[in-house]
Amino acid sequence: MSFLKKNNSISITVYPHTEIFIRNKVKRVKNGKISILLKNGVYLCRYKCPGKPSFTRLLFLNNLKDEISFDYRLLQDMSEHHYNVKVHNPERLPFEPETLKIPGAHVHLGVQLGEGPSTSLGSYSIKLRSFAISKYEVTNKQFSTFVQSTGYVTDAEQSGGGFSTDGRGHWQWLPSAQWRHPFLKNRISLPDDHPVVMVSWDDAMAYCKWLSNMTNRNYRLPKEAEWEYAARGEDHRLFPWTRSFNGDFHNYCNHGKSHKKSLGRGSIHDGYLLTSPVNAFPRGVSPFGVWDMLGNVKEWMEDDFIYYDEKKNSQHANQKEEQYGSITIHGIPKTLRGTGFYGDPQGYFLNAIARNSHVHKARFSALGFRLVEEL
Ligand SMILES: [Ca+2]
Ligand SMILES: [Ca+2]
Repeated sequence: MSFLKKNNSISITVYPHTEIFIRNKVKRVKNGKISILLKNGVYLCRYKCPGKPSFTRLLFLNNLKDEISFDYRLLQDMSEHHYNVKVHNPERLPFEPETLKIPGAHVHLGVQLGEGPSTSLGSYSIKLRSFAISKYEVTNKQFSTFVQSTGYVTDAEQSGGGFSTDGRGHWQWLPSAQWRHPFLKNRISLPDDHPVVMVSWDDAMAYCKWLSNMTNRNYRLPKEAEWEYAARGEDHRLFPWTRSFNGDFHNYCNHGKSHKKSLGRGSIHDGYLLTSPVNAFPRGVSPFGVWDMLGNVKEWMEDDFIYYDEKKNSQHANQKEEQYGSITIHGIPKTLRGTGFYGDPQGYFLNAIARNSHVHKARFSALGFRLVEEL
């Protein structure tokens, strides 16, 4: 087998009677040669040939000027070396985040007086349709596939960096910060299985839009009602795992005020100064099996940030500005949920009801996202 990539087309030479599946395109080849026109992007190709082993590989098309050819064996070796792809569900692409279905329900959300910060006060009922939410925060690996496929440049890369931390309570604006190396005093790329950070709300939305186009599914950021229900379950628990704090169940602050006092049974030393792998805390999953709803990274919601009373009237947030030293960022305040690795258990925000905001162009080294798939 050989196959050539040139501009937006792929030309494939195969054994006779091979079937090739590329997204929704299925080609049955009788005599060995076909040409398929495709838009730029990442494609999952499945090859089936009588008498030969079937295999599935990713194909990147990005207006390559030079022809690239592979033989069957080289294609297998390269894919295994670079991508280490396992297709658990043949309906889901290898780079597509795993999701969990949350059944629709009439839910009661929010809190009463005394349970959280003033921005979180109030309660409301809402009817949620069934949806699927990503089991983990979106990872560096998943985001890098998007960047590799599209050449996307994040807001931090375009507009002078972002607000960064060393994990020891020191924060400052770092002009060189971006998702590949977001932390102070650390330009080493983050591991693939850690959540992507230093991405703005716009960057997260661009990822969702790309993924939707790639998969013919409808991905977007979670609405905060969806997120809260997925985190708290039907019994309105304050933490995803139970009603009481447990320091062993999530990645939160190793420093600051919480360093001197621990709450609940757990240690304040969770093993991670900065981000952690998205599957590091199995005991912290929500009733629906969603990981890291508290801790690791704080997460962007789709919603504008307004008080619950204003939500009832479907109001929108007004433009505001945020100041980071000499840097000013303008934007619409968007809701954030689930405090990240810097979350202090002595503060108000380390629970599943607290909410706060940053403007949509803001980016932090502790701020990432997960996504929802509309069903
Ligand atoms: Ca930690
Ligand atoms: Ca989180």
